[in-house]
Amino acid sequence: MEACLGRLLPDAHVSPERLHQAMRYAVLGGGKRVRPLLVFAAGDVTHAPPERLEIVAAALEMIHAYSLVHDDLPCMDDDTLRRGKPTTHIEYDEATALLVGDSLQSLAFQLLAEFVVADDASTQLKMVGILAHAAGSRGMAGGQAIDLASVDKALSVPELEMMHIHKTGALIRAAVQMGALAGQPASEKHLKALDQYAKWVGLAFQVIDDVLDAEGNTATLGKTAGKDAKDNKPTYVGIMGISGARQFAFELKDKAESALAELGDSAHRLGDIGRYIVERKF
Ligand code: GRG
Repeated sequence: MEACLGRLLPDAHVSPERLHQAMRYAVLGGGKRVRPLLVFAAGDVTHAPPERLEIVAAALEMIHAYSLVHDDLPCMDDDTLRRGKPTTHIEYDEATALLVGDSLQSLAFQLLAEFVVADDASTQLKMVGILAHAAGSRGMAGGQAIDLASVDKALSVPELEMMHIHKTGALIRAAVQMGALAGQPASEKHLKALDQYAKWVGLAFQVIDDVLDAEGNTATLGKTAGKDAKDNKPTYVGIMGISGARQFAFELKDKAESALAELGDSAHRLGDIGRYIVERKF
C-alpha cells in the first residue's frame, strides 16, 4: 500500500513542489491502513483483482488522509501530533494543509475516473457515487459537523452512534462495499451481509478509538491522548466507562462476525480485521 500510494501521489519535485511534498508528508510513512485492509479483504469475497483493489484502497486512504489533515487544523480539533509526527499545518502551514486536503480529495476521484476498477462502467460509476456520498455532508463531513456541534453537550448512546456512523463509519462502509464491487457480481444478500459487517466494525473501531484516547498513551498512539476529555467531547467512555466501552466494542465485533457467517471462508480476512480492530493498541 505504501509503495502504491507513493506511486500514485504527485512527485515531490513536480511543481508546485511544496504542495506535493506536503501531500506526500500527509499520506506516506504512517497510519494503520485499516481502510485499505478492508478493501482488500472485501475484495476476497468477490475474487477482485489486486490491481483494481490497489486503486480503490488508495482512493479511500487519500480521502481518509485528507480528513485527518483538515481535522487537525486549528479551526477544528487543533492538534499538533498525528501518526507520531507534527501535523501537516505545523510542519508546513495552515494554507498548505487546507490545499493538501482539497488536493487529496480530488486525486481520490481522479484515480477512480482514470483506472479500471470494476467489470463494467455502471458498477464503476456506482463506486464513485458510494465514495462521494460517504465523504460528503451525509457521511464523514456531516459527522464532523455533528461532532463540532456536540462539544460540551451530553449525548445519548443512540445520538453518539448517529454521529460516529457518519464521521467514522461512512468511509469504513464505503471501503467494504467498494472492495466487493471491484470483483465479480455479488448477490444482494451477500452485499447486505457485508454492509452489516461494515456497520458494526465501523462502530467498534470508534468505540476502541475512544478507549485508547482515554487510556492515554501519546507515544503509542502517535497522536495527543486524552483529547476528548480535555475538549469536553461526548464519548462512549464518558457514558460507559473504559471497561464498559471495551466490552461494548467486543459485542459489536461479535455482531460483525455473525454477519459474515453466510459468506463462508472467503470472508475470513474480514473476520481477522474485526478482531484486530478491537484488540489494537493504537
Ligand atoms: C474534516 C471532513 C473532515 C472530517 C474529519 C475522520 C475525521 C473526520 C476526523 C478524525 C478524528 C478522529 C479521531 C476520528 C475518530 C476515528 C478515526 C477516524 C481515527 C483515525 O483513523 P485511524 O486510526 O488513523 O485509522 P490512521 O492514522 O491509522 O490512518
